Amino acid sequence: MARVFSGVQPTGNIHLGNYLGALKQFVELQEDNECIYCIVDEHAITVPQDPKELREHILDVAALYLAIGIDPKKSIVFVQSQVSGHAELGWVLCCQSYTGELSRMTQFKDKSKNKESAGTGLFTYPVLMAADILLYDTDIVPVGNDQKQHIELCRDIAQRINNKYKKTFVVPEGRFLKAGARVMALDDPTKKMSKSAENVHSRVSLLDDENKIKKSIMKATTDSEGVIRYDVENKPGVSNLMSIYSALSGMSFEDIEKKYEGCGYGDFKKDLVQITIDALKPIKERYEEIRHSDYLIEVLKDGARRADEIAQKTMARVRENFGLGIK
Ligand code: ATP
Ligand code: LTN
Repeated sequence: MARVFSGVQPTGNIHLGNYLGALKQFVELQEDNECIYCIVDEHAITVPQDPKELREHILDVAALYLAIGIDPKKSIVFVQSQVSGHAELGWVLCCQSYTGELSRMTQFKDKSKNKESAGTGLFTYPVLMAADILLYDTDIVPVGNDQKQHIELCRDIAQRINNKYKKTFVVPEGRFLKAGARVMALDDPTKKMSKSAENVHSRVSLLDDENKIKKSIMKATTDSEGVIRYDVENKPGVSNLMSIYSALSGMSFEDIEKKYEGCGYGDFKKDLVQITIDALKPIKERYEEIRHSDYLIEVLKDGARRADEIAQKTMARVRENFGLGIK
């Protein structure tokens, strides 16, 4: 069985981009793999957070993980800061990475753009991410396309250390989903759908009510051609909606094109609203059941204990291979 690891930040509402780009794969992977799913609160504090809100968001994401079908009997679900190995290994890896390679990370460039100064944590963010992955001898990392560069960096650091010291880490592979791998913003299909965008209608969050879903999709940017056709270059808005449609319904682009031949965008969007509402309804119901339950806390405590057991073993190996501490 392969070991799978992935993480989601506890910031704001999880949206369709997170779901189709990452979370849906999490559920599928747990059938044949040993999966570890983490809520990366230490990554969240690379930008300012309200402490009270952060605590709430951690539980929001945990409840959503379970609501979409991650089964704590099959997978380990835990919060990053509950396992000290992440920060500890993060430091060791910082000493093995270069400012040059971190400066090339596009996420850092995006997030620090137009700011007078950027936090060091934002700069070393991908190193902590590498630590998350390497701490668990991970084989596969399911993520959205936007994380490709970070996965490459993680592999580089692991290989660098394996060559320089004794073999210490498993070199992981990224697993990138095709359809829906990059869901774009509904109001601007040149940008990715994001939790942090100001316009709430740029995204559909998994917990949005029916009215909000309807509004956001009906408002979505299309074009003036009036033809439902998949063509990312010339029709980015329509293609994005088709990707969402296809990912939620299982229909191919060809079939969607056939179904809406001669129809306007209005009919297509109305159906997409319904498909989205139907897909999110069971998730929302399960979420409400467990969000404030003792069960959720128990799952996270048990997850942290199981994760820590694996992490301790890796850290012992790291200390040994680097000559840290005493025997
Ligand atoms: P945001 O920019 O919205 O704050 P993020 O990328 O910081 O989001 P995370 O919560 O860290 O969000 O991401 C969780 C997972 O969702 C990651 O694997 C990421 O690649 C994926 N993801 C985020 N946005 C999208 C998107 N628009 N399309 C596809 N996958 C996405
Ligand atoms: N950087 C990721 C979140 C993340 C992650 C990880 C994903 C942190 N650590 C380890 C996979 C594996 C993001 O912003 N989406």
